[in-house]
Amino acid sequence: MALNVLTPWLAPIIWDGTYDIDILDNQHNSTRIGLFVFAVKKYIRFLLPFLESAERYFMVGHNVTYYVFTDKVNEVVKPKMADGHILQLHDVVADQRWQDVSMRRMEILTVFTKEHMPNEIDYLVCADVDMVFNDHVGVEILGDLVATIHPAYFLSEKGAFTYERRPISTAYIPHGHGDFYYMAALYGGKVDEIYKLSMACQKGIVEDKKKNIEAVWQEESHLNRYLVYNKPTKVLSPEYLWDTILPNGELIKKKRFLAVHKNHKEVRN
Ligand code: 2GW
Ligand code: MN
Repeated sequence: MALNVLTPWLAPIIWDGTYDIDILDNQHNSTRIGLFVFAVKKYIRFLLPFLESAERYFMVGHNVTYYVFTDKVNEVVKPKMADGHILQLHDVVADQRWQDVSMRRMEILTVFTKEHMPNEIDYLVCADVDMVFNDHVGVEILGDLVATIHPAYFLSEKGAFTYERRPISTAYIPHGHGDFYYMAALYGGKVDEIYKLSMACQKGIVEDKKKNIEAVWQEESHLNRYLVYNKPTKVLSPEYLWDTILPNGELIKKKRFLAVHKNHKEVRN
């Protein structure tokens, strides 16, 4: 199913060989692209390798603005950047609980996609920082609403997806619903689409908090819920999110965006 090149609603699933990059690069010669990333507390250590690898592989030759959110603006080491690339550093509070750090991204997205980004960029890409670009990631990933298949679930039956299954949560997805399990480490779209997405997810997170519950995979659960009922216009194959510890890597020819292996105990404390 996920090795297909079209979703059941006929959105393209992007694999190497499904697009002509020269045509797309031309179409996007004046497109402005944002890359949104959080690096708070110990995750600041992932920022420079992330940005340096982005300079090498992400939207090369296009207008890129990095939106970096950190609690240590003064400690950020800036990468060498191509002409036309901009680095914006923004201060953000460091939440105590890691679940809140991760979910805080949705709240910040609601503010920036409404107030700042509409005048600055056309498309926004949101990413985890504990990742490195390892091969081409270009304008073929742009679309109105774009999500990436979770690399651990691309061969799984729907029943195995780790959606939120408790009806009391706003992230609830009933059995039988949903098409893919998406990973929140890479998604994007037009700025107004990410505004709508982040508003919906943030609202769900707040409502759950009022009831003293938290979705099983935090904002990833809310993202999945949103995408069941608001179908992405483009889906990225696991080429765009991979982890070398996973099985079935031989099926993935290009490993474009790789998880960095971390000492969980050490970085999460
Ligand atoms: C600290 C302790 C435990 C977990 C995360 C953090 C932490 C995360 C942090 O101290 N500082 C920080 O900046 N973050 C940001 O949140 C950073 O951008 C990081 O990449 C992102 C998500 O946390 P991460 O990468 O540790 O989570 P994963 O790799 O297990 O990711 C999936 O599940 C998460 C939900 O729990 C998110 O949905 C994420 O988008 C998924 O890829
Ligand atoms: Mn991560």
